[in-house]
Amino acid sequence: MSTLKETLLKKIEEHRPRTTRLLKEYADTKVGEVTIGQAIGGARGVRCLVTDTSYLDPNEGIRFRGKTIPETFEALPKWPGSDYPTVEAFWWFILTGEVPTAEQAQMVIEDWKGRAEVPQYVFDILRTMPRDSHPMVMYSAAILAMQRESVFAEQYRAGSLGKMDMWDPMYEDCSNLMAKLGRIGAFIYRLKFKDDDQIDADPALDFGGNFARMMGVDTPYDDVSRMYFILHSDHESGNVSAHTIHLVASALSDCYYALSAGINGLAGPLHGLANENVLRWTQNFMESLGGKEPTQEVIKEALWATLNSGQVIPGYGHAVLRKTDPRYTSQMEFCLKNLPDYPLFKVINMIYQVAPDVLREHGKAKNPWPNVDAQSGVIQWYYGVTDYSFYTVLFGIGRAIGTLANITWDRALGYPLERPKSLTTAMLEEIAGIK
Ligand code: CMX
Repeated sequence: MSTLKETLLKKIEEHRPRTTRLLKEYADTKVGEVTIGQAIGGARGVRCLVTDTSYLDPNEGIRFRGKTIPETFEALPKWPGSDYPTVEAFWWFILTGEVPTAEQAQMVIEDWKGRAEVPQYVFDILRTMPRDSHPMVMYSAAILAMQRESVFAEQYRAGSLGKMDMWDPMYEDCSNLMAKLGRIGAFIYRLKFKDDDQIDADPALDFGGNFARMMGVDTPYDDVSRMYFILHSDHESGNVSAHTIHLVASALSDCYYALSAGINGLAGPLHGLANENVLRWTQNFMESLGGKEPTQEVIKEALWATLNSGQVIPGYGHAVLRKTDPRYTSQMEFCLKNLPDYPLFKVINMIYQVAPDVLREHGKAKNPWPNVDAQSGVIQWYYGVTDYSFYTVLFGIGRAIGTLANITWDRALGYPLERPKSLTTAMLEEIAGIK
């Protein structure tokens, strides 16, 4: 039976001629026109990235390697007794596009165990940071601190790396890093919120099971973790975190530099931090009711108050999506099954009934529907993870899966340094015919 690395190499060798042909024979074929609006407006809709791990359709939402979320959950091998696939099975799938067998998924579980030990200096660094540092600062710093472990950087320094061989140490680095992220996340959580009372991993468990254990949260938090990490793994590579990771890696920076940089982008309130802000908004709103049941009218007023103060409604809107995010729907289905009567879930659902109309009436957002962040915090809260400044770290562990797979492929296909061309405002005015 082939290992993941052997399977990946076969896929890379099959794929390379396709990229070479596109570049050699079709480099001048137009795939779109860039407008002044796109140049100033954050390159919305400009088709200039290639991502094979996932594709985001504005109306349908994300497909991982061609599969919708339900298809992905259905197809991949599950941990015994669990409703959700293991993160390790998903890693095989997102890297190769092939659904692994249970044995192949188990091979990754075993492989990651050998890579999972986090160097002591990472814990020492985290312990010396101010305890009120945001968990995302700690998470990003921990990843960056491990750059000295990079196999890629070492081989590059030694001058022993041919361009077509670069994917191999990248694969090693990404596997090493991926295997450690659950430990790092759980360590930060217990350092900040549980008096540094740490819980060791259990070698008998998979990534999701161990994460729940190290967090100190009982079952079914293992399934919550598997679901959460897979749902947040990949959203093609135009979003801020994935794009940053791809961009930084394009300078042949190793994955420690790249992921740490991407995490800093994920920490922004317009991106991953929205999950923290959704919970803060909702809890503040519930407190303001002083124990009274919310009505749609009261929710509407609170949403308008937020908009009128110039803030965005967190968890709503999207740069690409134009319908309810299927990652929202998937988590809502989980809530309907596991916590249908939970008051916080009921409020989140009531906001869903009201917010799209409010945003339509407000008239600015192109997409009035909820995104992934509107629904994720309530599940964490229900299972006792109520320190919502930690929520974006959970997103960051998940986001690593897709983006590290993507930059392994960037190396395999020899993608060059990313360097779009800038114009000056005066040049745009001249193009526009402005005197
Ligand atoms: N509340 C209020 N206004 C909103 C809004 C929202 N939820 N979503 C968009 N708008 C506003 C924008 O701020 C923008 O206003 P200006 O013209 O004054 O700048 C206008 O509507 C047009 O924006 P858009 O083209 O619809 O959306 P963008 O592609 O510029 O931004 C996003 C997308 C996600 C940043 C935006 O919808 C937003 O700020 N949402 C709230 C924050 C959030 O939930 N982020 C998480 C996204 C998912 C993720 O990455 O994790």
